[in-house]
Amino acid sequence: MEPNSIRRSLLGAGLLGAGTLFGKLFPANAFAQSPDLSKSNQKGMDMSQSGMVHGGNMMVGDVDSTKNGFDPRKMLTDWDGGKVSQLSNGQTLREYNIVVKEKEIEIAPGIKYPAWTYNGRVPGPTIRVTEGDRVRINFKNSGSHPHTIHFHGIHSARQDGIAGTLEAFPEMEVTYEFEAKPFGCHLYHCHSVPFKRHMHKGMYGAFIVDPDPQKHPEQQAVAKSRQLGTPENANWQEFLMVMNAFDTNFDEKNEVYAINTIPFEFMKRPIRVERDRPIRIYLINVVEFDPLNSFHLHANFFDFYDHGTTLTPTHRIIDTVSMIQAQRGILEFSFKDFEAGNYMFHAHQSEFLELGWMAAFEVMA
Ligand SMILES: [Cu+2]
Repeated sequence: MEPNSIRRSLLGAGLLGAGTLFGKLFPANAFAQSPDLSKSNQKGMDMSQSGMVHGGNMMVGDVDSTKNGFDPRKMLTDWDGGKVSQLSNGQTLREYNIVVKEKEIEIAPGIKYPAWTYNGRVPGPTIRVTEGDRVRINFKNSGSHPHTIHFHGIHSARQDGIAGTLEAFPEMEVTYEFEAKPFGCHLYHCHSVPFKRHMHKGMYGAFIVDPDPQKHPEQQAVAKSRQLGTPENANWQEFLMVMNAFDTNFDEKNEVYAINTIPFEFMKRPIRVERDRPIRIYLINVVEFDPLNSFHLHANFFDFYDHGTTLTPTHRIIDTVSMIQAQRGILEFSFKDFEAGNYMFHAHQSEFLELGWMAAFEVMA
């Protein structure tokens, strides 16, 4: 049987499917069924041990974030403004050093993956700048294959970072430099060939360009709320979520799905949020092989800004959004006046959520 049909038929056979499948692909102790408790989940409870987990399929054990050198929880908020200085024309320069490293990372408890990384992490650093800033990336390739960084955004052909253009061969250094535009929720990734191999090996990251409030006088309050460092922005609870997946047996089908790399991380330990402060999610889909991914929020609805390039929502009051590869956007919502407790969110492709793309917010009273 063709591998993908094996995966799909096992998953189609029911909720035990994921465990059965992983039994074939991974060591026997990598996945197991957690107890299916009939009582409802209580505040502060470890959800991995509760009946809140759909069908009870979840991973036993935890990934060693210290050994990996990155933590999916810290990635929710570790915005990197770079080294900041002022150019003679008054423009803000933000400078970054990014090094390609080939590195074995643990992507599920006991499951090692031979990744290609930007600065040793998957996803790479979250580059966050303001519209109009000068961005300079000093890029060094310490890997054994040619690599680039292609930034989504507006720039010249010379700065495009495709194969043959500012492509760094092993031990080579190149510099990318461009003005940050347009504002929005973007990404960067390697564009060397074969393209999908460099992508699914882990060479991608978030590139967030905040709007400059001065440039949007008619919507200045909204622009300020988006610009990191303003009091208006500090009122928001902002999170970066990169939806990714891993093809652990190199058959060009994914076996593990996640946000910020580690499956079920935010289901086992829900993201704590304050009830009375609004939530903003920068959401990026970088899943290879599966053309479509999605985000579904339970018990609530959100406004959505497609690509983050507008200051008014492109969709209002929706609870599910679908995204093709490389599509991204900004979600805004609030749990104000909601009952405290755990509120799930996940991909609404059932096999993705059973294979790791399942999470929750813990709304604090
Ligand atoms: Cu590459």
